[in-house]
Amino acid sequence: MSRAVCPGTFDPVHHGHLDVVTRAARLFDEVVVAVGVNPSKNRLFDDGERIAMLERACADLPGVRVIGFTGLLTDLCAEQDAQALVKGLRGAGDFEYEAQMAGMNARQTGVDTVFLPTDPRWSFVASSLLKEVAGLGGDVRGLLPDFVHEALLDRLAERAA
Ligand code: COD
Repeated sequence: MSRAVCPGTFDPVHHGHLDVVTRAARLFDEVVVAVGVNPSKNRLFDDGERIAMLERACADLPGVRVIGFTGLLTDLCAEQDAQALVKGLRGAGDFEYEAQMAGMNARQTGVDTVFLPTDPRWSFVASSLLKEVAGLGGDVRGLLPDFVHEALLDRLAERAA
């Protein structure tokens, strides 16, 4: 059975992430979406919220399950018996950073990284930009699932109150 890990922070999850997970699910028998959890890090959505959002967004994707993880990705891949990591690439900037991590991860345990080019519809989408633009009153609808968009607006309003 082929199995891959799709890791990320997903604060919050958006359509660029979900496109990568969907395509990974066509390439591998099983995909483990691994949400980086670290209670000490300052995220807009806490660990449980981000995991719950991914579970809901991936509920209809066969062969996809969602877990939280801490520590090294290579240890997680070994624990999950995953042969590959799947990462999305938006452009040259992503590639430089991701290629360095792929090299380091391969050196640790031999796990390979598969890069999927972003769908051009989502090439400019990043969680950090969604938070910034929405926080300043801009329209980010359609770039993330509707239920995540609502949660984003609610959380930003709470923080601003
Ligand atoms: N289109 C396509 N792909 C996208 C898009 C988009 N618009 N936006 C993001 N992505 C991809 C990213 O390239 C990434 O592959 C993935 O989606 C997740 O993105 P983020 O931003 O949610 O998550 P990151 O990049 O902050 O995730 C960081 C990790 C958790 C993967 C990283 O911190 C990590 O590896 N931690 C484990 C510790 C470890 O092993 N360190 C050693 C590394 S060598």
